[in-house]
Amino acid sequence: YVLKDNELALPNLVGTVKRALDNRNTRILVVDDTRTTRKVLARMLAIQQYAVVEAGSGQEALAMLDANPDIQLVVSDYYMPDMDGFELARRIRRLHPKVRLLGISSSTDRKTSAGFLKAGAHDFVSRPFVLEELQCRIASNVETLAQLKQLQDLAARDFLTGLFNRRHFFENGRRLVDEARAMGVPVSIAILDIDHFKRLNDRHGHDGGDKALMAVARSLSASAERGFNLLARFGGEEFAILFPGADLDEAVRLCDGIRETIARESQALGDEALALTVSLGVAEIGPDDELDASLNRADRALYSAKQKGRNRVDT
Ligand code: GH3
Ligand code: MG
Ligand code: MG
Ligand code: MG
Repeated sequence: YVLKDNELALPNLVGTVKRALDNRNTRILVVDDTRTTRKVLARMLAIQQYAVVEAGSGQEALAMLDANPDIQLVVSDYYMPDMDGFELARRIRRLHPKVRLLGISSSTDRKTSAGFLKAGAHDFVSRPFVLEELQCRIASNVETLAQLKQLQDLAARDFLTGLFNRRHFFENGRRLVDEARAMGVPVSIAILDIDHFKRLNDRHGHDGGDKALMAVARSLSASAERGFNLLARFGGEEFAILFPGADLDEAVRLCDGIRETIARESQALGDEALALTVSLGVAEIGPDDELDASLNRADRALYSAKQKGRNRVDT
């Protein structure tokens, strides 16, 4: 069996295009005090479609890392007058622990490679280097970054709905609450629970229940995830939303919109399996309140909404 030309070319082309797109989203900082060396390296990376930025010194590199949080990889020279590559590596590891660093060491001193690794660099090449070796090492570091990102996404999200999970909600919620306080704006929290979900599961099976959960998640993302709001699936058929900037009245108004939208949309599907309503409990997070304590208050408000007949918002 002989492969036709296009059978080979198509997957290759797809692979090449995909790699070019990945590279375009990868910002690399090239640090070298020698302008020509820096330009050659930057050019070589630009040809491979990477988004390249340059710095002529360690100090400049650190300033650029502060100003550009999207820099993912640093390729640094060793000999530089203001700050050598080792010191730069140590500072990057301390100040920007997520950034990967590849050192370029002079082959005349064989200890330089070990020095770079000890200072926290992830990889190195000796100068003069074979272009292909440098390209492969950069590609492998970029791949590791992509895999890390994938794992982080997996750890932060709920598998069924794709929404953030409880863990992500708490990790980021506390930061958002602090930011709102620093800006002197209010912040509120809501818990949402689907009404009579057990009944829906019993009537339509677990698959029907899952479908309903996904429909609710879609609707919530469309209406609750706006602006700086943080939305998560808390587990089961419970969801939480954080509303930075909203006081209690505003949050109640937003939640009532969410409740109404879900009821309307699920009716409009014309599928009895998906027809459902939700109840929400809302609490404003006061200046001295912990996130957990406010969540408990929202939970009690949710219980009260259920008691009063469901398909409503309570505080
Ligand atoms: P209420 O109006 O009082 O909330 O009544 P309810 O029936 O919704 O009561 P409750 O909130 O206690 O029920 C939660 C049910 O959700 C229990 C469980 O069978 C179901 N459930 C939890 N997680 C999942 C899931 O991932 N998929 C499906 N299909 N069902 C789930
Ligand atoms: Mg130099
Ligand atoms: Mg529940
Ligand atoms: Mg329920």
